[in-house]
Amino acid sequence: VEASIPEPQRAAWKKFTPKPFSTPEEFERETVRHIETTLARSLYNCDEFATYAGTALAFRDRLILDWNRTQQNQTFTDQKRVYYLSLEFLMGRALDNAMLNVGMKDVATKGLTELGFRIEDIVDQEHDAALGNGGLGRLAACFLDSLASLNYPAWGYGLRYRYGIFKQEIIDGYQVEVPDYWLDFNPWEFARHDIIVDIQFYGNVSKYQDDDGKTTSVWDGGEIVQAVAYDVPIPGYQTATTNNLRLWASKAASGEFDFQKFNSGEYESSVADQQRAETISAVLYPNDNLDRGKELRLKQQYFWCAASLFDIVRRFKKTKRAWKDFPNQVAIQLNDTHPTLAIPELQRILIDQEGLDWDEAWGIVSKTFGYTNHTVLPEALEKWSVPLFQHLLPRHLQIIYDINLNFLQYVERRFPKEREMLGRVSIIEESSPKMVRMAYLAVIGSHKVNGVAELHSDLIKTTIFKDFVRIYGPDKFTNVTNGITPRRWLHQANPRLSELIASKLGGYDFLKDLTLLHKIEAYVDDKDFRKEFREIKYANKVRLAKHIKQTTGVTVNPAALFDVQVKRIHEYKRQQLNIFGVIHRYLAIKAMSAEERKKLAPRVSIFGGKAAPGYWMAKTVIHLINQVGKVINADKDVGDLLKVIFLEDYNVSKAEIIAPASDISEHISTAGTEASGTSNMKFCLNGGLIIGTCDGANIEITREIGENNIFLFGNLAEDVDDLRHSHLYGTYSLDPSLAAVFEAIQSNLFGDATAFSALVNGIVAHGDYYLVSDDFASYCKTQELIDEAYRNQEEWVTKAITTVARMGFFSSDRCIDEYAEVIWNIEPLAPKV
Ligand code: GPW
Repeated sequence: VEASIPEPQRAAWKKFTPKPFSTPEEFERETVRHIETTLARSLYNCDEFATYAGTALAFRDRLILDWNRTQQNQTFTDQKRVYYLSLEFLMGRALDNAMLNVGMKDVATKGLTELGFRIEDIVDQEHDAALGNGGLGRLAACFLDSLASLNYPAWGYGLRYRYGIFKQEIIDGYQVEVPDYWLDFNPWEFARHDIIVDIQFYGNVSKYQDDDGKTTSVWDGGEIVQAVAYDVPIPGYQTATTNNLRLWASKAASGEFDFQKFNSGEYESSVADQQRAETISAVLYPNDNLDRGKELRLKQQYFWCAASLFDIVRRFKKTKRAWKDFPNQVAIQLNDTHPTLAIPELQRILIDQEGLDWDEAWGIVSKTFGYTNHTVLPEALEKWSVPLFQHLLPRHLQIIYDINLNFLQYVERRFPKEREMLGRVSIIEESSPKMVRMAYLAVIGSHKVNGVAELHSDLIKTTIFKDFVRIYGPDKFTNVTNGITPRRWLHQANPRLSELIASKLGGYDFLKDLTLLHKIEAYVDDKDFRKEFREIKYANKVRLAKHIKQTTGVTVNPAALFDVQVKRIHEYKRQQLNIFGVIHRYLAIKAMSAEERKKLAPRVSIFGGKAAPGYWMAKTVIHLINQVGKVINADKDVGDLLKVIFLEDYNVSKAEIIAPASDISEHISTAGTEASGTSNMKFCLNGGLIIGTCDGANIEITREIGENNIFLFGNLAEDVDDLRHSHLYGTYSLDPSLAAVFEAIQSNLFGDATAFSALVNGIVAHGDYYLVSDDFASYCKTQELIDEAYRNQEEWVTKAITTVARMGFFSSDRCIDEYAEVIWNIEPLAPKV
């Protein structure tokens, strides 16, 4: 029985339950109290950071009261919950979001003014929570916002990295990585020192047979590391529902083991053990769409899966329900294959610890999990070497072998004449060393598999999971097109646009039902609305121009066309196509007469994004962009006609400044490579047009907003294989304009050309895998169409307004409702007030 307040005393307790602030004065009292007591600062040494801290603590108090009630309500009603397992949660800042979601930003603004501060400066003090690489991690963060806003009983589970994604500095045009230690002051987490799970690694497995012939496996020896829970409250938008994100930190087990070492005088080595345990959750792997197969990464994955599963199972067991009820109470979503170990781990708990027989256990396991695939890129598909697995997780390897045996026997019965299929679909790849194919394990252990945009979901059915569609039938595979939260990406990032929309729609209901945006299409010809809309875009560009000036020293003209590509640097995303296009434009300008130049719309090409530290080609692209920028920005003859900016350290809070300020953004991946993309949605929602390939969600965006409102170009996914083949086995002919660009590079126009030879050779000599040359002409042609379109500002604004009006589909609320209905089978739970 757990300790709690006995019934007769509860009245006293309730009398003293804290009441949340609701007036500016109450907010000020709470903030000042926190600054003076929690932070031990005073009137005389309270700077902007201390004020941020006090404000955050005041809001945290509010959130946690709602959090307590939400958790209690979920426990009492005991309906089905969803657990979202993700190695990445790219949350960004929390304060502004908390203020807007609880509807107290006005109150805080007033209160802070009275204390002598500007709210923008205070909000700007916060360090981003950057526990993710890019789209996958940000999607998880948008999902948490939607789950809470829609009142779904849901938890996120992740790792509490001490270092998030590195900070990027650009030094002499090169990327330099600096550690992102973000935990000096983090008011948004609650350490739960009482919630600790022992996690085992290494060791041996022995089998025992009991009297009635049943064998039991015992995994012992090895080492134990402890997982400590840290909880982060996730407030929904204008609802009392406040869900939980539980992040696990690793810590050395303090047990006899350590004592023995202390006693035998091995103090130093026992401290070293402790540090080794803590390295498990020390750092986020900085790779996006790339699997490097490192042992510590596998340790992270198991550590987090095992702790989360223990927690979920413990919560279920408290309800005293029968095991067969587990899938009716618990849905677990795997964010890519990173948490796939949760599948054999749950099977292990059920058979080794709870004593269920294999089939009963497997029935439960395979009804519980859903798996989301986020990529078809071969280099991103996770595989772990069997010897490494054997060493680190011997019992799990056995279980995977048994899962595989059962599966292959089933396939053999269903397709007796297709024995060659067995090798293709086996979880174990017969290479040397043998490898465990995590995506196959995820498919086999889940009841639904989904892709993240229509094209992508179709592609996985015809490529990486083709055989599995035949084995399980097509219904196991489905699509849930990604979405973004309109709270952060419209209301928070672009308050003036949000306000303009609200003024026409009679309130902010569209932030809860984004399809209501379609009503602003009625204002597309309204003069005042158009004027206001343009002014807002211009003001957002002025703000970005200021940021560019402050961070790069370059002055850009806010009236120029802002052309933005911000995302992780990756060959398949083709920042190289963009920068080659910029060089092409530069050469063209240099060759133009004064008359011709007059007709050209001035442009600012803005790049931003991090390269994985070991990804040399991506780093070369960053270097080239910076070198090109250096030359062009210093060319007085070109002046405002063209500027090239590389924004350092692109992250969530910078995205909030950039997305509202673009005229055109680039989503130009080789067709068939970008699973969805989500920044395309952010730009469109903020009235930016896009140039893109027929890839990922661009296709559905086109369907929603209309072909006239998007600039599409390039080869189609269905033609990519043939083109690649023809590069390698036919006669390769380089696009002539691209050849001119390469000549300019080779003439050392942008510094020593040898620095860029790998980049150029990848195209001219090594098969141009990403089809840069094939798409170059149509890319440049489309950029000219954009110049032309931008010259007609009236039409441009019409396109921009129409685009915003038609973006309703891309809310992560729609997306989460689809998951809830089609995959999780969960219902919202109205908050108790
Ligand atoms: F390789 N994505 C990502 F599939 O940001 F795991 N990081 C990753 O490591 C992977 C995918 C992985 C992205 C996709 O590239 C992007 O197209 C998609 O919009 C996003 O995940 C969310 O689904």
